[in-house]
Amino acid sequence: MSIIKKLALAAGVSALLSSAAYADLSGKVIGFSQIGSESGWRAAETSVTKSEAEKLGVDLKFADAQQKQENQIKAIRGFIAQGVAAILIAPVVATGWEEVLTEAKEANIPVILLDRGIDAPQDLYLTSVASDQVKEGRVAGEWLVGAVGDKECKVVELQGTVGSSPAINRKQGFEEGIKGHANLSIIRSQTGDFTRAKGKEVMEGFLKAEDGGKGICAVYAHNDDMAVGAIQAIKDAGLKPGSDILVVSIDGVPDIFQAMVAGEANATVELTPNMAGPAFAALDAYLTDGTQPEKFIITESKLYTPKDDPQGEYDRRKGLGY
Ligand code: GZL
Repeated sequence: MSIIKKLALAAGVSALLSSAAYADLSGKVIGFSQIGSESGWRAAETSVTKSEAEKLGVDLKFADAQQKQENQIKAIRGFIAQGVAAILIAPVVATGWEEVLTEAKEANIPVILLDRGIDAPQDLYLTSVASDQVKEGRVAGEWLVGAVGDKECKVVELQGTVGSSPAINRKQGFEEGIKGHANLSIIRSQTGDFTRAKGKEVMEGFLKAEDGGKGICAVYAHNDDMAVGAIQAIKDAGLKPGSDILVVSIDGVPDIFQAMVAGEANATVELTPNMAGPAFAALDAYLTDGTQPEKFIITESKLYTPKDDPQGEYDRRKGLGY
């Protein structure tokens, strides 16, 4: 056979192989260690993950950790003992994962991180599907810079869960976004643990400490749920959220768009609840022919303000698992 024919044959075979549809995940048992249901976004992430699994015929074993890392570690050990095909983890905090992920690696069970990152050797997980959380904070900060111009603006910050990658990264990003604008300053910053109730409680404390809120120009919340809690606290203090005190946050859940319609919120940076789609695609390729995915699969972050049809955005999201 001529060399030309051999090359054509080889090309044809490789084309055939690469175009082979990945063997599907149907019937595969996959464990999912979820943080909990602390926010509207988290609940949507859970429902979207379950529907993505159902679409693919995956037998998803779901474990809700109620915000506790020890419950996640227990669930992961249970998945390892069960001999699942893979494990999805949304890690509540960034540290303390090496031991249990080493156990998964030794059991040859691929791990995919969803939504949050960890401080651990990258060979302990197949890939991590998450947003660029520093960018989310930076976009929020840059929006506020544009909104206030040269006016002095004292900002209060509602941080996410202490030690979580989004709380660390969104704080860093926001500070980058306002850097160089001396008229903006963060005067108070405290965790509201990503929940509506805690966000309201901490905002009440900020308002009391700042002369009833007269000194506060804006609240930056690491997620919309804490922002919605803060909006209620601002109203209870007799002030107008969205005008007396600007409200900027992250997630893009329906309720923040409802607040925009009411003129009570000013900006949100969207976080997709569908991390599972890219995760399952990467897992499918890996299980089929060992394809190594990118270590970090970054999801989009988009700014929304009241100029972006908040009612339409509210209606659209209501059908997306929220
Ligand atoms: C961020 C994600 C955060 C959401 C919150 O990637 O981990 O956790 O912003 C959720 O709504 O509690």
